Amino acid sequence: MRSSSSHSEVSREKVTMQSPVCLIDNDVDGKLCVKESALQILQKIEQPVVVVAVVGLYRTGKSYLMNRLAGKQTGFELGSTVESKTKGIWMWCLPHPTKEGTTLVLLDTEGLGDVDKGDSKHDTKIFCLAVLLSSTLVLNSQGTIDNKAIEELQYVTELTEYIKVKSSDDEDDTEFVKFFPSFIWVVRDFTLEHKIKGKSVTEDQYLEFALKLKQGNSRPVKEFNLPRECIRNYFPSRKCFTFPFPTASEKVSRLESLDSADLSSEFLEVTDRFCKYIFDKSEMKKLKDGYTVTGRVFGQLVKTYVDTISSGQVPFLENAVLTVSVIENESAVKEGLQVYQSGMEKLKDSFPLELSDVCAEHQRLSRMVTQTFMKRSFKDSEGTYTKCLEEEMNKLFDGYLHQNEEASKKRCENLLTTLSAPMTEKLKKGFYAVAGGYVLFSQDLEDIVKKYKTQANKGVKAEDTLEEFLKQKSVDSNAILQADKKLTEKEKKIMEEREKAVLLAQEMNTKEQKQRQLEEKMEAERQSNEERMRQMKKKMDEEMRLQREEAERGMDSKLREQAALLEKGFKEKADRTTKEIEDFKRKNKEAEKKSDKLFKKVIENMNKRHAETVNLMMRQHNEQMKTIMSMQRPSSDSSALLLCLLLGGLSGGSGSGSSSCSRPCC
Ligand SMILES: Nc1nc2c(ncn2[C@@H]2O[C@H](COP(=O)(O)OP(=O)(O)OP(=O)(O)O)[C@@H](O)[C@H]2O)c(=O)[nH]1
Ligand SMILES: [Mg+2]
Repeated sequence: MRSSSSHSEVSREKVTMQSPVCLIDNDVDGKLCVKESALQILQKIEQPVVVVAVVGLYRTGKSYLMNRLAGKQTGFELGSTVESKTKGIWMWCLPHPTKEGTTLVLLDTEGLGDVDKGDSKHDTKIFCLAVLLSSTLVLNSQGTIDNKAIEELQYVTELTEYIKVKSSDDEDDTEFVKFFPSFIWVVRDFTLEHKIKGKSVTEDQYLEFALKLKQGNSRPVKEFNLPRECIRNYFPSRKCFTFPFPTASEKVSRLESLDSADLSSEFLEVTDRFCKYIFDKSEMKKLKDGYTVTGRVFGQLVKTYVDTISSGQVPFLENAVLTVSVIENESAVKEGLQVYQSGMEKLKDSFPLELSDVCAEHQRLSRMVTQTFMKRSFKDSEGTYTKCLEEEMNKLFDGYLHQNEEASKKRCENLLTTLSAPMTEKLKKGFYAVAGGYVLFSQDLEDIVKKYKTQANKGVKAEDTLEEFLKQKSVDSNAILQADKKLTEKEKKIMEEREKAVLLAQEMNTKEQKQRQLEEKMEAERQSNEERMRQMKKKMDEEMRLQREEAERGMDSKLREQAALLEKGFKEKADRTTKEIEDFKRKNKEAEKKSDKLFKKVIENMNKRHAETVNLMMRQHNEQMKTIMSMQRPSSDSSALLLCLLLGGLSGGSGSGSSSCSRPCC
């Protein structure tokens, strides 16, 4: 068995595998299990995938055909004996040959009908998985499409037992058309002429002829019609290719070592036409409701389906989509938060910053976060993950704001320590413990404040830290004032009042700075919410469009089938289809209404959360406003004037005190 790592080249988005790997294996108990190494390869494929699976009886050239699709002579292993070769399901991921940015996933399956198998349901499981996983299903058979070939396709009639759409519906195979793969019947070693009743027909007409229903209600007629009806109903898009014998019979067992010259030109012509058709027409794999599947999601889908089937349960398509959506939405939240965190970590290097700068970056990143999240998320119908992303991002934002505050505080404290170092030294030496010391101290303090104010990049805590500093210094100031013999008791009283006024003024500065910051935060929140809403609405419109398109496609195929039945005179069956169509229409309408309702609810909840946040901020704002209004701003002029007069008088009337007055109140 080949190891995956040595056979694949991995770039961030696409994977080029040199050879196929086993994707689904039979474990020791014969149960189907997913190969972890294959999942790891898929995990790395971010591109959408076109998935082509081949199914059919064993020893009919399936693996050989898949190698042709891969454009390789060898790859999927071929057997040259009568024993069946391929076991489980093998996978080969390749860059799509014609669709840029898409990965082609080829699935080669274990041959059906091998009598040596223990589990009688094993083949049905393989068949179901091929149907569930592919976007194009190639049914490979040999000889002709006769009744025997169709009877051998009993697996089609069992699909309703093995695949359900939703747990609430019993008879829901009418919905299969919405997400079943397109269907190609490949006939190998076809030796007949393309003629029906003497008239030349195309390969497709030949297939339709083989799928023609018989009139009547007898048991044999019913048995004859059943597999044909299933194919017609479940696979509305059908195509047929008839391959002639590839080469001389003695060479056929070593086909993979032959070069083109040894192969019949007719065989090569059909092979080329087949490959071109697959490359041009095979669509990307989509989930129910039209979500495009990437390699990574495909891996999760494989795991979900295989786990369900091998545990003996019936896979419900809606449940599988939900399981995958949970995994994808959780990852979408993580991915979004990573984008935010790595952006903010870079910004953190420049902390402390003004709040407006942090908010601007928060807004820019939050737009990117929403985009990243929306790209990956799907079916977040109740907005659970959108809410989680929003809350987690806000928590991170608060954390970064706190770190920015801390950085600012630290810078401001360091700055004040440096600026006040000479004063600290003087205090230690008793420089101010003299008559007239208070004026000297006040002058020095003013000088410090002035210098502090002229320094740039102090950040959001500039006023808080200064307030704290002034409070500390007022203890020294007061002690010096009381000990100053030069001042009269009256003058001391006036100076005490002045000290208080200075502190109060600074307190107000701090509060005003906080108020401005809150306003900036509110504006940032408003803009972020607007952007989030815009992106959310876009995403919802897109999901609704996909859902509608899927319903329309299903509707078209049903109408086509109905017309064909009427044309061929199957009135009764056509009437049944009419009923089915009505039912289908009703279900689509209901589904659309439900989605619309859910979307509206999500938007409503988002608006509610935003309103709550804004209200909370508004309340804070109002409370702060009240406090500011209730604080009576001291008449800074008179308080400053007092000191200036005092300074002027004591320092010989030079007037320097007046010009250098830089206390916050001035
Ligand atoms: N007659 C004939 N033989 C073919 C054709 N294509 C491949 N073979 C040969 O048939 C044998 C089986 O081919 P595989 O591609 O391994 O067939 P398979 O359907 O994958 O077989 P299992 O994996 O066992 O189900 C090989 O010897 C091939 O060379 C074909 O179109 N006609
Ligand atoms: Mg094979």
